[in-house]
This record gives sequence, structure tokens and C-alpha cells, in this order.
Amino acid sequence: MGNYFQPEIETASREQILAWQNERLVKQVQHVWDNVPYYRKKMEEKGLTPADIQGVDDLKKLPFLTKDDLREAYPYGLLGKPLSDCVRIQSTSGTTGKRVVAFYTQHDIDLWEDCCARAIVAAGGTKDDVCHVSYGYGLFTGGPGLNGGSHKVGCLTLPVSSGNTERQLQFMTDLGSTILCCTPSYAAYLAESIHERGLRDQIKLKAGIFGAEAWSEKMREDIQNSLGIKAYDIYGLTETSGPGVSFECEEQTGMHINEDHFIAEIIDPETGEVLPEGSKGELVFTAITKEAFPLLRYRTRDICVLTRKPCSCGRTHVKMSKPMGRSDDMLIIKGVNVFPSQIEQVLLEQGYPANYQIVVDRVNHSDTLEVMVEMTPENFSDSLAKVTSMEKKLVDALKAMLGIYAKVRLVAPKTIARSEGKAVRIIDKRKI
Ligand code: DLL
Repeated sequence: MGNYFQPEIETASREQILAWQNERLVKQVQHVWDNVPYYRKKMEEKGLTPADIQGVDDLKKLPFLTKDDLREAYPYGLLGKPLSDCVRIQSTSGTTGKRVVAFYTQHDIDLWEDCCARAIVAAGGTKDDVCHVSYGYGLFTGGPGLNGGSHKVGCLTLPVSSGNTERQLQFMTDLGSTILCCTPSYAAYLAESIHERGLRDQIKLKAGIFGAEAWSEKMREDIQNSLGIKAYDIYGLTETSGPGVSFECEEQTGMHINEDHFIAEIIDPETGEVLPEGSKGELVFTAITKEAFPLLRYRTRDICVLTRKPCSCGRTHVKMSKPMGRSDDMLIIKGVNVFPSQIEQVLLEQGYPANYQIVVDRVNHSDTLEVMVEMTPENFSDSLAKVTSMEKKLVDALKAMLGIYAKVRLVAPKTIARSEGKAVRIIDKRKI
């Protein structure tokens, strides 16, 4: 049987979980109706009032919320509490126009940290552990979420944040980190660095809590073998607070969704129809305890499967598979959300034609991004030095827009294959 942070909740009966969900959903719909005019209008357009939602069975009547709604309502349009009651914002890695800003009351933070604490305890964490948090801190939810969860468990928390590998390794060896929290690609990179420096015998890691981007079972196996740890998946998104919406237990066969805080549905991304358990489709979340950013039926765009097969850990909360892809064109590269339209905007602003191709790959467990773009016929005759400086300018502009490095390759006019249908702009070679 597993280790629990809140056993009475994590192993509650299905009936008990449903009872909580029914009660909290009714309350939450009323809260949103009273305080979020943007969503109230959406309900009114469907002829709904809070009285139409008596429990989980009525959830399907409610309108969806999408990232477009978040953009339209940016920044305050979906707030459920006065700003004076909010104590924090966090944000996605997207840039202007794509940024999602989420708000939190102190109560929201408290519940979010409980969710992260559950994940840490499920990975074997106790107050005797040294929890090394290498997710980014700041606007990104990874660092703050796991940091808060680690405090709740009572671990010695190392808020190392991402980057600066030497410092990571020094803390890890000097202070005896036992649990590593970071993206799986960063874990793979750290593992490689540990081996290169011959430090394998000096690290005490026993578990890793890795998420924020897709990773394969093969990658799990490699990291586990290389570091001698058990690697656990964790999922979440800024819109639903951050990491900890779901997490893996010792069975490592999917992530338990914290159903006392979130109601999960799987829908057909084309029709919006709710699909039966076991179907593959888009994951939709309704947050039933969040005060400041109470999203109802939020479409995550992540494609998953849900299962209620009993789990050997004893947890009763539904499990989601690893996300198997997305129903929009968002790419997650090195944990950063990248929309192809952002790249196109930079290219057009810099005077390039819209003939480009984005190639994403994974080399040694680390994502790479290459942007191939055709030169204009005028530029094509320029000297090599001029072309190199144009490439450099584009690298800088892309870095400023995306926040990550993209290799740029300027190619001759008409080199990139034209398509008769939709242009093939993205080649994602990562085998997930
Ligand atoms: O990535 C929150 C997070 C931080 C999760 C740390 C886990 C650990 P966003 O930046 O808003 O939030 O990105 C959310 O990332 O819709 C998924 O597409 C993807 N994602 C998150 N976790 C996983 C995972 C954070 N375990 C988007 N596996 C989500 C695959 C994941 N994809």
C-alpha cells in the first residue's frame, strides 16, 4: 500500500468522492455566476442558471472555456475574487498575446500546495528528505508549486531553480538531495553531467518528480537506470493552478487526478461530445475548489485516456494516461510553450517570406528547435558574412519572442517543399 499525504481523501470511496464533487460543483457554479460576468454571459447564452446544475451529471450542460476565452478575458475577466483578496499571480511561458495569467488567493495556494505535497509523498517523500527543486521559479508554476508542496511534507527544500549545472551538482552532492524535481529533459541532462564528472557515487537521489512536458517510457527507463532512482510523472497547467493536478504513485501506470479539487472529462475535440471512460480524447477540467481563478470546463487541449481500474497503491482517484499529444498546434520545447504563429510573426517582422519550416528534435534527451527560412531573392546574393549576421539577428529576435534558443538556417529561395494542401510547417521528430 502506498504513502499518502491525505489518506482519508486519497483513498476515499467513489461515492464519497462523488458526494464531494456534487456539493462543490453546485457551490462553484453559484460562485462563478455571482462573480464572473464573462462566464455568466456564456451560461445565459445557453439559457442556463445555477439551478440547472444540481451535480456532476449536469456538468455537460455547461459551456466550455478555452485558451481563446482566457486571452479575450485577459487579464482580469475571469477573476472570481476581488484583486485585494488575491495574493499571487503565475503565468505560462507564452509571450504577449498568448500569455495566460492565473490568480490565487491564499486559500488557493494552500490547496495547490496540498496537491503537490500529495505528489511528493506518493514518490516516497517524507520530512527526512532533501527535496531539490530545479523547476524554474518565478512566473512559471513548477518551482513555486513543488516548493510549497515540499514545505508541507516537511522536507528540507532546496529552491535551486533551473540552470547553472555546476551549482546544481554541488548542492546535490554537498547537501545530499534525495528527491529531484525538474523537467524530464533537465533530469536527463543532469544525469549525463553527473556521469561525465564521475559523481554518481556521491549522489543520494532516490526519486524524481518530472513533468511539464511529454516524456516517453524509454526516457523514464534511461533516467531511472542512470541515476538509480524511481522517476514519477506529474502533470498540471497554469490555468488549473500548476503542477499537482495529477501525479504518479509507485505503480507508475498513469497519474491520479486530485478529484476532490478537479472534475475531469474526456471529450471529442471536434464535436465537444463527452466520451465514455477509456476513450481517447481531450481532457477537460472543472476546478471545484479554486476561488480566484475558478475555471469551469476548461479545455486543456491535451489528449489523454482516463481509467478507474483499481490501483495497487490504494488510491481511488481516477488515473489519466500521459498526454499523448495536443489538439492544437502548441509545441512544448524544453518545457516552454511555443506557438508556430509566434515564430511566423518574428519572420514576417524581419522581412522574410512565410516560407519556413520548424524542425523539433530530441538529442540526448534534450529538445532542439531549428527554424529554416527562405531568403528573399535579393538577399540570396549577399555575402556569407552578411548571411551569418542576418541569421544571428533572427536568432536574437526568436529568443526575445520565445525565451529559448532556436537554431536558424537561411536557405535559398524555393528550397522548402511547397504543399498542395496545408503547408507542412512543423516537423516534430521527437518520438514520444
Ligand atoms: O507545465 C505545469 C507543470 C509544472 C506541470 C511542473 C508539471 C510539472 P504550463 O506551462 O501551463 O504548466 O503547461 C501546461 O504542459 O497542458 C501539457 O500540455 C504539458 N504538460 C504538463 N505536464 C505534463 C506531463 C506546467 N507530465 C502544459 N506530461 C499542459 C506531458 C505535460 N505534458
